[in-house]
Amino acid sequence: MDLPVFVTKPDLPGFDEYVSELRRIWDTATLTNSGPLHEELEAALICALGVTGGLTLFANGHLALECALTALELSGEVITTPFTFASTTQAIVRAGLTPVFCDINPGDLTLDAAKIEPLITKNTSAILPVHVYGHICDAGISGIAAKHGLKVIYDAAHAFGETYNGIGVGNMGDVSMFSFHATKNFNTVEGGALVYADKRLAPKLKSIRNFGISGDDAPYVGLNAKMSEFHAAIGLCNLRRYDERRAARAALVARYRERLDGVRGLTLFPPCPNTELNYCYFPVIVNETEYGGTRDGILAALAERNIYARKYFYPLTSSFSCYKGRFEIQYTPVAEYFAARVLTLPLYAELAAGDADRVCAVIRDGVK
Ligand code: T4K
Repeated sequence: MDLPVFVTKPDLPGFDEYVSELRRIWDTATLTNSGPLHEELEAALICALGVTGGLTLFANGHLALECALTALELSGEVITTPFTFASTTQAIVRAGLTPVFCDINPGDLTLDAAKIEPLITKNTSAILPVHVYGHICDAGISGIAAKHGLKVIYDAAHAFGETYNGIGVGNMGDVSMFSFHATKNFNTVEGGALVYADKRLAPKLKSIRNFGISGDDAPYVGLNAKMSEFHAAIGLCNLRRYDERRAARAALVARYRERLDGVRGLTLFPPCPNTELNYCYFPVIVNETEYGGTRDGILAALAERNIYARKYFYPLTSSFSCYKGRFEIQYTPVAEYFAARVLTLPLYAELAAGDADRVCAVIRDGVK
């Protein structure tokens, strides 16, 4: 049987290249707490992401998001999408805030800006949209936020390296969170960053990331969310190969499109306008009536061939049992429809063209 093909495979640097970065760690014996590699990666990412404000590194994307919500001193309700990874909603709840679930656009599965205003109450303090699959959220969200005096925090976990109208996506809103998890298109094994418009947030974020400490005092309630030198070293290596890997992903996406475009009952998402994409995920929607088979049928048929696509994102986070009885759960029919039909196909720089073709053949041949 062929080797398993997973939805993704982490990008690793060359072994020797990583080892030579490790030599620098041995030379200084600085392993963590903002060492030289950490600082170098931070500077490199400010350039790579075209950041006009500030950027702060974190141990992972999730903690970065929690720290952002704490630093902005939000209260009450946060309008967000239920069509996302668990992290987005969990961060809101763990920050002591109440998620208010807004429905999504059928066109790109991001937050539906037209449905935000009716959800705003006197208790709303922020909007937390997700650039899901790297699809950039409606730029109109910032106008709505400005009109109502709300903060905008983007979950940009999927949007590393993207630009919108030629500008790095991290420059949208008040704060954006990027994830550098092993499964992402740029990884530091575990890691993440916040990018923010107001550079004055930097000392506060750095303090919250480091137990809330500043000098002898702890002016904030903080945690430990620091990125180590070993993680920064992987990041420095992976950043050097980012463009090459993006090109490989782009070629695979073109291949998927060529082979899957026009399959009856299968919806592909057209490239987002004005966006330089990163090709991090390849979601498809299976309309069972027209396709003559279900999403779960395709998933199972692929698994029989040792290929593991994923249902990113099913179920909606609003259906999680941990939230039952804690707050009102809004009805989001569009998100429900897509969560029941979405399938994310294998996509990573090293994916063999032949494996992508096998995925397409299973889908084209049809399954019950
Ligand atoms: N917001 C959004 C919208 C997110 O998507 C995420 C993370 C976050 C926030 C939080 O950011 P971080 O705190 O993670 O930085 C995976 C990732 O663990 C998660 O980071 C990611 N989103 C999510 C979409 O995907 P799982 O539970 O699907 O991971 P797992 O372990 O099942 O991995 C998926 C496949 O990847 C495996 O079947 C095999 C392959 N894999 C994975 C790992 C970790 C490997 O081949 N090697 C590996 O080392 O969540």
